[in-house]
Amino acid sequence: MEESNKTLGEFIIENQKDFQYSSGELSRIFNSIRLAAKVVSYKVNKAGLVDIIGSAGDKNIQGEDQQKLDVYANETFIQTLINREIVCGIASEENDDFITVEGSDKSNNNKYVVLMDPLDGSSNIDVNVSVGTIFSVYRRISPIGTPVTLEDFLQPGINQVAAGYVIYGTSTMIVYTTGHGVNGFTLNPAIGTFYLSHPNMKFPVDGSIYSVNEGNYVHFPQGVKDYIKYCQLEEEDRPYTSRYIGSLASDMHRNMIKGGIYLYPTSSGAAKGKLRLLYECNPMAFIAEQAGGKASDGVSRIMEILPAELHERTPFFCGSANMVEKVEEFINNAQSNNR
Ligand code: P6P
Repeated sequence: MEESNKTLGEFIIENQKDFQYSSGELSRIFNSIRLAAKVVSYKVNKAGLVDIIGSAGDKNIQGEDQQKLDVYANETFIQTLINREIVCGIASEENDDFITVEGSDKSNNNKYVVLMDPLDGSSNIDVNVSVGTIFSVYRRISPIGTPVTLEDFLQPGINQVAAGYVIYGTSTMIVYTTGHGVNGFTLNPAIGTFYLSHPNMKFPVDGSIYSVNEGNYVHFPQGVKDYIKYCQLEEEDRPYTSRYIGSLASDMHRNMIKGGIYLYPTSSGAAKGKLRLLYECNPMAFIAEQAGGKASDGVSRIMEILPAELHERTPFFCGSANMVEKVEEFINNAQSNNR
């Protein structure tokens, strides 16, 4: 990790020009995300000591038990974004519908929408394993001055103007892109400042780590089964290493640093895949491609999918370019041979 004394705030100001049409808007969006990340980091790191672990007693639209930290993180990110007067709407994996943000002057003049998974991997909270926040930023497509519409959120991933993730792990990190490469910042909790620790992150073009829940193997499409067996063969540069944390941001981060692929295929329990296109796959795909990697649904580019609904799911294969192309090859071969 390259030492740096450049803070996230200084980096944003230096690169403000990268944020198209911006008049300081990138700073305000990232300032709210940065603040919320620090607040959630504090709570996540204290979770074992205060009564915040465990279920909030509700279920989210996915039918998943809402952990108290899920609810806390969701409310924290939503409120800090609203307070910064920069977004006209917010969509969260934890909320059934999108949130309209008119602004304190009720003008609906804000230009951006933010989509997020506020606490991804929250089932890991009770067992003290890393969790993350994943976010996407788009310019609205509906007219300024009118309330945000569903179409503002149902944009293909190629329209993203920024995307990133926070990892609440051995250290708290923010990794993001605005379409000009990927940079990682590590929080110094003693002073509450994020410092540039991973400049210009790049996915190695190849890798030897595959991340998949092999418990679902028997239900995977044949092409995915064939690829997993390929990873396990004793030949050439294999067998690969299997590493699966159950937290997308953590698996993605490790694979980007070391080289690897993350796979969440369809299975009997997830006919369209489990991961959400808007809150998990598109932001991770933007980051992956900006770092020289790839992100696919097994057949086509994730970021070209035109979303039909807010909580749409998709199969997801993301990581080192050669590894994603290899799994696509196996899927194509199996489909061509009707296997
Ligand atoms: P499974 C967390 O719920 C998540 O969305 C990802 O962060 C993680 O990789 C995956 O689901 C884990 O799902 O079915 O393997 O437990």
